[in-house]
Amino acid sequence: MNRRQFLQTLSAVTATGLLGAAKPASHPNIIFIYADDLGYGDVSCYGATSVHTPNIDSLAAQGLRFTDAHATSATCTPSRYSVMTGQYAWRKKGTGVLPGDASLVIDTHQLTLPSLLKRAGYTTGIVGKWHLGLGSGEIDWNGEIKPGPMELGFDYSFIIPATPDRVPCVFVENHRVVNLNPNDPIHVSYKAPFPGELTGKDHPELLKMKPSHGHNMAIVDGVSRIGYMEGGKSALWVDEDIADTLSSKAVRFIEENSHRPFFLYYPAHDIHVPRLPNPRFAGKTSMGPRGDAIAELDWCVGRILQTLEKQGLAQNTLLILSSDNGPVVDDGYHDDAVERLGAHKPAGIYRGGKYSNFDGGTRVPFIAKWPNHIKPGTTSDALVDQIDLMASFASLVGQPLRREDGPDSLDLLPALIGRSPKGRQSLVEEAGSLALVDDKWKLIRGNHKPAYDPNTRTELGNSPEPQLYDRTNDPAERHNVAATHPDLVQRMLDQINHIESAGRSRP
Ligand code: NG6
Ligand code: CA
Repeated sequence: MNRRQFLQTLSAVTATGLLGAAKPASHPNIIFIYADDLGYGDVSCYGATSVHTPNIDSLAAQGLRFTDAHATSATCTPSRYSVMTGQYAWRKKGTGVLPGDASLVIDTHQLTLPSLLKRAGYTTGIVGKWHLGLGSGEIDWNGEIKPGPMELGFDYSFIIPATPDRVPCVFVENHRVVNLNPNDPIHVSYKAPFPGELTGKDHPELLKMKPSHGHNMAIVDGVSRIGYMEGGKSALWVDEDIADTLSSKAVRFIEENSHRPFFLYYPAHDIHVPRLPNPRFAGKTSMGPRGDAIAELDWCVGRILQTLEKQGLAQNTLLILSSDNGPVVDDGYHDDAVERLGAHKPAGIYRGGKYSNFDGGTRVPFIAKWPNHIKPGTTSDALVDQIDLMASFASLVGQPLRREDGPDSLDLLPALIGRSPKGRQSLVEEAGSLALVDDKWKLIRGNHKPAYDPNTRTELGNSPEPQLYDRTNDPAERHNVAATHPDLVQRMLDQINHIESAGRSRP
């Protein structure tokens, strides 16, 4: 056997999993659509009536809709960190909501969702909002921006670096700012305005959408943001076109990879603030820009579905849609969301929302569609968490995990594809404090943070004493029964402490 033949045999052995994979591999395309701030009650297949989401509903009609699925956190960065790493974000310092000039928070040696799938032979792409930091010190936005998604296993990357309301307001494709004119370099600061920079604070007359709290710094596209920036005029995005740009990039990625297994991570910018959907969605709902942004998100989902159909890929694609945290109505701009909410309940029956320890913070829509594998029109009340995507996908594609990989990720593949009604027994949720869900009980650990945020009008669920809720009889968390169950409270507090100190929770 010559060297080439030997290498071919070796790779065949590895590919068939004889070197350690537990199950025969199956390699459907995988798409994870990750909405931003979309609440449990924000889409029609979860009960919304003030907005219609026919494309998202079609996923549910053709797939499996979960009723007890969670983001690991009630804000963006930690939820995304957990999806990418399979590790609870609270184990790692510096995973709170990040500014736009933060360094990459994921260690490039760690196994990530894209590097796992790349190892299994997938071509991997991210199109959308990143918000996990970039670079490893001060970022030069005019040079090669790395490490970032590509150093974590993505073959292709087209991202909003942080959030739509944080500077810099530019797209980064692979390692470079898109459409940057080198004669007009970008500078970013989260400390002070640049000389001559006009800010939202001093020039509200320049704004097309005014902040309700915060968001009074750099003015880009008539909207004041968080952070300051100068330069890069030709590279600045137009908010109303972001959905068109991102969905076009996603379509192109699917088309270009239609002949090989691919993984597309599509973290949409909708429905995060500033909510400026394209004018063709204006008035699609009675709820103003927040509702119209949901319609825009749904349209993007439709574009992806149509592309799969057109490419003949729909049957062989596992598509999952979820959201990074619960809903918020006023997240810092006067965009009529409060005034025009009407009877709409963004978190459904659940209490709280984004930022909250109550279930409105983390219980989110979660739908999986995979024709011929997942039964159409089904629902599951299995307890699942987005952190489980890593171990579940590893199982799907026949890749073994080392002990240190995805330490909090559980293989829930049977639940995710509807073969089993059984999900997790327990999970830890992160907001102002940690909370433990264990079967029918939920315990929110005590802390001394405010119980209510008047700016976002959110019940944060913080209180000095631990709170205990009965999830079966009181899903809306109205009756704290800690006082009548002291032993259970203690046992659950011990359990959280144990999960914390063990450094891992996968057996
Ligand atoms: C908050 C912002 C909010 C949003 C959030 C992050 C203010 C006053 N509020 O600090 O608008 O950007 O951070 O949202 O600045 S997340 O979905 O990315 O976690
Ligand atoms: Ca979010």
